[in-house]
Amino acid sequence: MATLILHGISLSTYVRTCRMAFLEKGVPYELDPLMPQSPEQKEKQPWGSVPAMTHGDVRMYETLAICGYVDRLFDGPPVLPEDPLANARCLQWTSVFIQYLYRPAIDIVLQRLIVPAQGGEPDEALVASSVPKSDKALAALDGALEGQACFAGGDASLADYMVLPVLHYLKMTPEGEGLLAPRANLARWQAAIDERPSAVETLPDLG
Ligand SMILES: N[C@@H](CCC(=O)N[C@@H](CS)C(=O)NCC(=O)O)C(=O)O
Repeated sequence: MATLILHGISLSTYVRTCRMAFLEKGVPYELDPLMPQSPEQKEKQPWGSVPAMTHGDVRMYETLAICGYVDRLFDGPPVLPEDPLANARCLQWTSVFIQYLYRPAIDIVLQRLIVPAQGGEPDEALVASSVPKSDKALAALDGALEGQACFAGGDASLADYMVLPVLHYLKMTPEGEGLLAPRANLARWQAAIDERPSAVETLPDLG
């Protein structure tokens, strides 16, 4: 079968989500570490964002679609659960993550970790407005984990591989530390998911 190629730098949270899904599934892949907004990436993804995927004649972008394609095409443990309720829960929390957590959490991460490292001044108004938005999404995600190991139930699924990479960075900021401190379910969940080989193998190398 054709080689599965994932285009995008390993520091990207969505690239890490795909890599975790591929590893959990046991699917071999090649990482082509293209930078967002590079001419090569813009040729694969109209907005220049990462990741994109090539598999033989199939070219695809959007993390959810890439993971769904690989999940259906290859044998191995399901990334999207087969049980109807577990599948719906996986999609529910993936959707909550994409719609309500990713942007505000990443804005905190960018303003606190990336902008200063590049010699810039953080946008304090953006950080301030992102904190309550992140908090609301984290409260929902924390509640989803009440009494269960993972977002879709007992087994890890795409929702877990979506949320983990962003929480990893968020926890490195003072605001993220404060936001996550009262979230006991997320703390327990993160400690467990962090130990999975797919998480260890894809841990971002910040140099
Ligand atoms: N909807 C896209 C979002 C991808 C995305 O936002 N990627 C981020 C990195 S985690 C990115 O490339 N940001 C920089 C940019 O878009 O220029 C997906 O699901 O793949």
